[in-house]
Amino acid sequence: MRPSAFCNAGPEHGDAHVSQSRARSALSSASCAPRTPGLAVLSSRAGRLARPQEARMSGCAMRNRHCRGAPLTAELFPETRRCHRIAAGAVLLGGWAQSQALALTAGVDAVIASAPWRHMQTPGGRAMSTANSNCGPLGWQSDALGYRYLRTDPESGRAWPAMPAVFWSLAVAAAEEAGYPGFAPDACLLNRYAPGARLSLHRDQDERDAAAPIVSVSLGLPATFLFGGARREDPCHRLPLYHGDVVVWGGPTRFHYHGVLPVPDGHHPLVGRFRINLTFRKVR
Ligand SMILES: O=C(O)CCC(=O)C(=O)O
Ligand SMILES: [Mn+2]
Repeated sequence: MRPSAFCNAGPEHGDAHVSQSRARSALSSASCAPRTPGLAVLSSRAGRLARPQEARMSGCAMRNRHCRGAPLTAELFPETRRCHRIAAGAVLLGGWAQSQALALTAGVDAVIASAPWRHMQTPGGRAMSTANSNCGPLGWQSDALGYRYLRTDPESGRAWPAMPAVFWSLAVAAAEEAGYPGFAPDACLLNRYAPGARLSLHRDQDERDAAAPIVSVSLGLPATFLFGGARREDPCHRLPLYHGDVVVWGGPTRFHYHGVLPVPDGHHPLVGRFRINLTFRKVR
């Protein structure tokens, strides 16, 4: 772990792995009250494209001022959004993926050509509001048998498509930037949100490797990300996420609850009427 890691999200770990099974159950607004009502994040969409290298440099310069502070407490200005510590081990890399968005969306198209979007069933038999696909050696699956990772796409019987090189390099670089060097994801779950789609409060805990972080990339329409605590009833940060934002969480927050509020309607010039999320994980 780099001692001087931008945002220093990684080193101060120690919390035990919470081993309750993953549940994307109904979002309860009562159990997820905003810690900071009225929290507003000013969009950094006003023209500054944060290339990874550029973001890295400004992050180093600002890490003590902005990335070691208290949880989100106030308005975040575009500069501070670029690397913001959400909680111990969890950071927002604002705009980190923006300069590669075109290549990322081309990668999404390539994956979807082999493993088309589908609405998986929850173990309880309800269709998820997000459409999903996977790439990489392992793909996350939800159906009547539960949540698990599979080597093959059950719809085609073929291996999941390979992870596009741009996915891999972005995820590895973002993890390192957040204080998790050596991240080697073996799964990328693609989530597609049409307006109104959401992801209920849940924890990512079907992965065997508890040491690796989660790297989560947002493309297209904005959405509100909820980031809570180790217990479902813990209060949540409400974090607006925009095209090109990357959230990384691990260490003490690796198994924290999180979710996405219903995505508001809109149109994004590159992605259209959707939000797409790429979630990178190290499973084995
Ligand atoms: O869409 C997001 O931002 C989060 C996705 C997520 O948490 C998941 O796929 O498990
Ligand atoms: Mn998740």
